[in-house]
Amino acid sequence: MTDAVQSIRHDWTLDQIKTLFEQPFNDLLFRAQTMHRANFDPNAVQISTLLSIKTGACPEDCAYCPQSAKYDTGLERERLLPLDDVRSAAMNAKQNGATRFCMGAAWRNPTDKNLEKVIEMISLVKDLGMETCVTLGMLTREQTRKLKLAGLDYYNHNLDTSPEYYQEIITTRTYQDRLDTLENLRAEDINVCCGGIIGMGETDKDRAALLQQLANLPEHPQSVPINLLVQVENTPLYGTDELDPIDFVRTIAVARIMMPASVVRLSAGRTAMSEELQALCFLAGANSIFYGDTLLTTPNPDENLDQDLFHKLGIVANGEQQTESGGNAAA
Ligand code: SAM
Ligand code: DTB
Ligand code: SF4
Repeated sequence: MTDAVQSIRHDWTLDQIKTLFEQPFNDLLFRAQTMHRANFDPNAVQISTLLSIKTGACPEDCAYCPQSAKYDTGLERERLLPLDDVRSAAMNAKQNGATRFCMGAAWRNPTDKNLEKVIEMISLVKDLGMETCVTLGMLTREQTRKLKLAGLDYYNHNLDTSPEYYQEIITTRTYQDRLDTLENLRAEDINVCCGGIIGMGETDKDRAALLQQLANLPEHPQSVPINLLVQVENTPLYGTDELDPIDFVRTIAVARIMMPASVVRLSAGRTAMSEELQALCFLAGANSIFYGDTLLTTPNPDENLDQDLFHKLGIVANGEQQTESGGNAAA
C-alpha cells in the first residue's frame, strides 16, 4: 500500500516513528509532501486568529507559560473580557480573512458561571459567520455537553509533550487529566485541536512519544498545533537551548505522515523563524497558522509579513481566491 492511500492508523510504535524521524531529510519531506497532496490542496493554508479572553493569574505551573501566577512575567491580571471587546476583535479577525476565531482563557478549568459567559461569546462569533474554537483548561463531561449545545466547532487542549517529559513541565495536573478532557470532548463529538510544544529541552524520543500519543488517540485530533516554545523571561524554561530548526521541520513532517487527514498548524514561535524555515514547514505539510500580531500574550508576525510570505510562496489563505472587496487579506 502506498503512503497516499494508507489508512488512518492508531497503532504507531516508537520504533516506527523513530525510523520516520531518522530518514534522510529529503526523503522525509518528499514523503510528507506526497501525503499532504493526497489529502489537501498543497497551496492552501487555513488561518485562525487568537484572542485572550482572560489573561494571567493562572493557578497552574506550566513551565513554559507566561500566564502562570507562579512566575513573575509582568503580565497584568485581567478579568474576563466584555462581550463588546470580543465582538470587535472577532469582526476585525473576519475582516482580515480569518475563518476561525480562537478564544483562550488562563484557567485550570472554567467555572460553570464562566462557561455561561464563554457560551455567549461563542454565539456572537458564530453569528459573524466564523468557526469557533476555545481553550479553557480541563472540562467535565457536563461542560462539554453545554459547549456542544452552544455549537462550538473546536476545543484546543494540548498534550504538550511526551508522558515521560510531562512531569518536568507541569506538576499541577496530570497527563491523564488531559486525556480525560480529550475523551469528554470526543464523547460529545466536538472537533479536537490537540498538539504540543517543541523546543522545551525534550529529547528526540520525547518528540516521537508526543506524536505517538496524538496519533494513537481513538480519533486523530482534527487540528494538530505544533508550537515552538516562545521563551518568556522569568518562566522556568527561559534560556533553554535553542532547538535545531531542522528538527522542528522533521517534527511537522512526521506529524503530517502519521495524521494524514489532520490540519497541522504551524503555531507559536513564528516570530523566531525565518521565511525559509516557515516555507519548509509548509512543504513538510503544515497547513494552518495563527494570523494577527499577537498570539495570546506574546508577539506573532505582523499581518503584512504573512501576506508577503504567502504571496512569495503562492499560498492561498483558506483555499479561496482574494476578492476585490477583501475578506481574504492573506491570500
Ligand atoms: N489554560 C488553558 C490550557 O492550558 O489548556 C488554555 C490556554 S494555554 C495558554 C494553551 C496552550 O498554549 C498550552 O497548552 C500550550 O501548549 C500553549 N503555550 C502556552 N505558552 C506557550 C509558550 N510560551 N510557547 C509555546 N506555546 C505555549
Ligand atoms: C496552541 O497550541 N497555541 C496557541 C493556542 N493553542 C491557544 C497558544 C500559544 C500561546 C503562546 C504564548 C502566549 O502568547 O501567551
Ligand atoms: Fe495556565 Fe494554560 Fe498557561 Fe498552563 S498553559 S499556566 S493552564 S494558561
